[in-house]
Amino acid sequence: MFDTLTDKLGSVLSKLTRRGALTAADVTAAMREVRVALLEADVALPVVKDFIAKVSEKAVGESVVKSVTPGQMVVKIVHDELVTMLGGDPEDPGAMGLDAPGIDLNAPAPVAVLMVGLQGSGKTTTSAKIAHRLQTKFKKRVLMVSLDTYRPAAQDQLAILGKQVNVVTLPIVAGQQPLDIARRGLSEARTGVFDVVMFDTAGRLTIDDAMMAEVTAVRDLVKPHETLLVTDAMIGQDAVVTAQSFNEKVGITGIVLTRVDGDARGGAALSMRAVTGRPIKLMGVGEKTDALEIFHPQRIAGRILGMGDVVSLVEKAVANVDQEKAEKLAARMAEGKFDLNDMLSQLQQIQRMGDMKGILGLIPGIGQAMKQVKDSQLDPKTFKRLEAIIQSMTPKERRLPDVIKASRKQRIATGSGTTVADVNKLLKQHQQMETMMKRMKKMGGIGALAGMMGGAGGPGGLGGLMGGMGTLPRPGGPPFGRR
Ligand SMILES: Nc1nc2c(ncn2[C@@H]2O[C@H](COP(=O)(O)OP(=O)(O)OP(=O)(O)O)[C@@H](O)[C@H]2O)c(=O)[nH]1
Ligand SMILES: [Mg+2]
Repeated sequence: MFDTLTDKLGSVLSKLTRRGALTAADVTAAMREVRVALLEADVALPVVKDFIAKVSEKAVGESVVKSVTPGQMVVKIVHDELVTMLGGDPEDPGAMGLDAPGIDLNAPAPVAVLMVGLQGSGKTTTSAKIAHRLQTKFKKRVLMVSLDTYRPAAQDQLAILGKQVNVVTLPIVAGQQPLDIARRGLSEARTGVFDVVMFDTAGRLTIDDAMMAEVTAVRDLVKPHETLLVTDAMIGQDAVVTAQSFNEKVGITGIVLTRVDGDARGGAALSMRAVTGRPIKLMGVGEKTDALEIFHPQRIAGRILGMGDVVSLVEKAVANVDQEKAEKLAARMAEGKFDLNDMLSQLQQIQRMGDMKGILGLIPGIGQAMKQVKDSQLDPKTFKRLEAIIQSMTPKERRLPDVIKASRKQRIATGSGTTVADVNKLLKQHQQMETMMKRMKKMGGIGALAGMMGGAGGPGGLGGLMGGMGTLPRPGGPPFGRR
C-alpha cells in the first residue's frame, strides 16, 4: 500500500544519510520533500503539518552520537514520529505483539463486538476473518449474527462464510427486524456459552438518519465492548471523514482498514489516528478469510520507511553511548570524583530519560523526598539552561571549576544567555554534588543516598537527586521520541 511513499521517503532520507554534516538548511529542504511525499500519499494536511513541525524541531535540537551520521539520526527521528502518528509508542515497541488478539476482549463473556461501516467496505468479510482468528488462535467460541435485513441474501452471505471458517452463525428467521435479531443473538450467545458475539450490520451512510438511528439503537441494546468501523483504505481521505462522522454518531472504539492489499496511497492509514483519536486495530489484506493482520505501528512505520537497518543502527549507537557514559560516570563517582563534565553528562542523561518525576519516583526512598522538590527544578528548561552554562565553559574550566573567577563567570553567562547569578548557582550546585560524592564514597555507595535525601527541597536537593541517577540502569528502549 505504501510503495510510492516508501520510494519517495527513501530517496529523500538516504540522500541525507550519505552526507557527513547537516546544516539546518539541509534539514529544511529534506522536510519540504517529506511534506510533499506525505501530501501526495493523501495524508490529511493538519497531520502533515504537525508531523513536519515535530520532526524539524527534534532534528535541529538533536545532539549527534558518534558512529552515526546526522542524516541517520534524522531517519530515526522520522521513524519515531511515524510510529507516534500511527498510534504507537516508539519507546515501547513490544506494546502490542503481532500475536495479540488485536481487539479488546477484556469484558465478561459474551463480549459483544459491533461492526459498522459504509456499504461494501468489508464488514461481513471482516466479521468472518475476526471470528476465525479468535477461534483458531485464541480458542474463543464465537457466534456471528447478521443484522443486515436490507441487502438480499446478506444474512446468507454471513452464514456461508461462517460455514467456511467453522464459526456458528445465528439461525436466520425470515422477516425478523435488526433489533429483534440482535436480541435473539444476545440470548443465544448467553445460553450457548459463547465467549464473543459479533454483530454484522448493513452498510450505511452517515447522512442516512434512519439507518444511523437504527445502528445506535442496536448499540444501546447489545452494549458492544468494541465497536469497529470497517473502512476501505482505497477511498483515501474520505475514509478519515467517514471515521470522524461514525465516531460522532455511533462512537467507535477502533478501526479496521480493508483492502490494504490494494494500491491505496496510504493516507487513510497515516491520518486516521491523529484525526479521529481512534486506533486502527486490524487490517484486511486480501479476500481470503485469513487475510487479516494486526495493525502494528512499529512494523508499519518500518515498512513505510524501509530503512530498518538505519533505525536499529542509531538505536544501538545511542544505547551504547548511554551505557558507556553511565558506566564511566558511575566509576568516577565511586572514586568520589565529580567535575563539571560529569555534571553535564548527568544532565544530558536525565533529560533523555523523559519524564523525570516519574523516573525519580521509582527510586526507593526518593518518592517521599520528591514531594518537596519544586516542579521548576525538574522543568526541562532548567536542565537546558544548566547544560548551556556548562557548554559555555572551556575544557579546563569544566575540569577544574575552581579557576572560574569573576571575569570568566561574566563570559560564561554571556555565552549561555544567562546571568552571573545563574552561573554561581550552578557552581554551587556542582560543589554540593561533589561534596556528596565524596561523602558517599566514605559511607559506602548508593545505599547511603536515601538517607541523605531528607533535604531534597533545599538547594542541594536536586543535586542529591542527580547524584543518584548516574548509577541507575537506563529504562529499556532507545531514549528518543518523547522529550
Ligand atoms: N482485496 C480485498 N478485498 C476485500 C477485503 N475485505 C473485503 N474485501 C472484498 O470486498 C467485497 C465486499 O466485502 P463485504 O464484506 O461484503 O462488505 P460489506 O461491508 O459487508 O458490504 P455490505 O454489507 O454490502 O455493506 C468482497 O468482495 C470482499 O471479498 C480486503 O481486505 N482485501
Ligand atoms: Mg455485509
